Amino acid sequence: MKIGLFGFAGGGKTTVFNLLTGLSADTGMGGKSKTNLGVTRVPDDRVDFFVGIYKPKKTVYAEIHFSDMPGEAPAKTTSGLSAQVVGDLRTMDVLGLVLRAYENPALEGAPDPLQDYQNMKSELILADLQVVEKRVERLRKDHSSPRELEALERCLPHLEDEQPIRTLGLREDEQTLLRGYRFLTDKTLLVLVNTAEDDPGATFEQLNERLAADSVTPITLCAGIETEILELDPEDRKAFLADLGVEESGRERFIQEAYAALDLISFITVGEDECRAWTIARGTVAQRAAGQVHSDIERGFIRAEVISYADFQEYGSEAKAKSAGRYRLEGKEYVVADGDVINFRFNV
Ligand SMILES: Nc1nc2c(ncn2[C@@H]2O[C@H](COP(=O)(O)OP(=O)(O)OP(=O)(O)O)[C@@H](O)[C@H]2O)c(=O)[nH]1
Ligand SMILES: [Mg+2]
Repeated sequence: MKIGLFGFAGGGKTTVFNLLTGLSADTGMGGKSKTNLGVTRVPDDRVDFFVGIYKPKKTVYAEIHFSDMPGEAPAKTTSGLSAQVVGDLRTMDVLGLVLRAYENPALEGAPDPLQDYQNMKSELILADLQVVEKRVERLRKDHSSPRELEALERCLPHLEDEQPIRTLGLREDEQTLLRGYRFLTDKTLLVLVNTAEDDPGATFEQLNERLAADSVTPITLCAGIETEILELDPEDRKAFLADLGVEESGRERFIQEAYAALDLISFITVGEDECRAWTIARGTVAQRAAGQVHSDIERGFIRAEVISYADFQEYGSEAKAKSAGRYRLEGKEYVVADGDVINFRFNV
């Protein structure tokens, strides 16, 4: 999964990026135009459990790839999101908007995360609106793709009404027609509120109300102090986090909350060669899930051999789970459950 961190300049994007990846990219202002790239491994007890059983040659955890984008100047002084950032964001699965809720001495004015959110939301809508307007104009003239035009004409008033495409309820066939546009407002938006250290549990009532109305769950971080805490040895780290009133580090909390907000689950493939976690959206059917492993397996899908994680744990081995009748053969429409251990049968 690829998450793009973006937002206004000096909002703490790179600090958040460092917290989430454990890297130490340069922070502070300075008109940087470089995007930082980093990967975070998603901790998973279940994978650890199977590693204990299979002692595989290779272990692969789910990963989140982060791109930390250069900051945008405050909305009032610019014509919008830069073309570079828009282009980068289009390649992401999830957009992570970092909002500043701490005093930054390098910037004028008090933090105003609600205003920043609204400005950035408008920028995203505008970026899509420009694409749709241009394309609609063209298709109305050359009549080359009436179905696509129809779908775009449904998006147009919705965007003009300042609504994101994700709330339009596009049908499956419309989604397929429009997939190539990679609309920003059709992607899941995560909002990361970066707060001040003296106010780690701050509640931002108006912001939260606004976000709730937009069906966006905010994730609150205190990235500045938490990146410093990461440099301490583990014992001190716990004590400092407890002081901050948080039990888990921002990284773990982010991963949990992001998985919940995005409604993601994992299935697991096991064996002596490799134990591996795969991330899918809840509700994904077996044949589609197989495509994560390889497109050939999706195409040639025959059956999924499934043992639930709970059964595997209870019986301790594949053979024992099987003889207890806990081994299932599922078809292509089977809805994969979190923690399912799957072996796909396929034929190409
Ligand atoms: N007090 C406080 N300062 C922070 C926090 N997070 C970041 N900062 C500071 O804010 C400044 C900007 O942080 P960056 O992480 O570089 O912000 P950015 O959004 O990446 O900035 P650009 O890439 O220039 O847009 C730095 O001086 C950070 O140390 C925080 O949670 N609290
Ligand atoms: Mg930065």
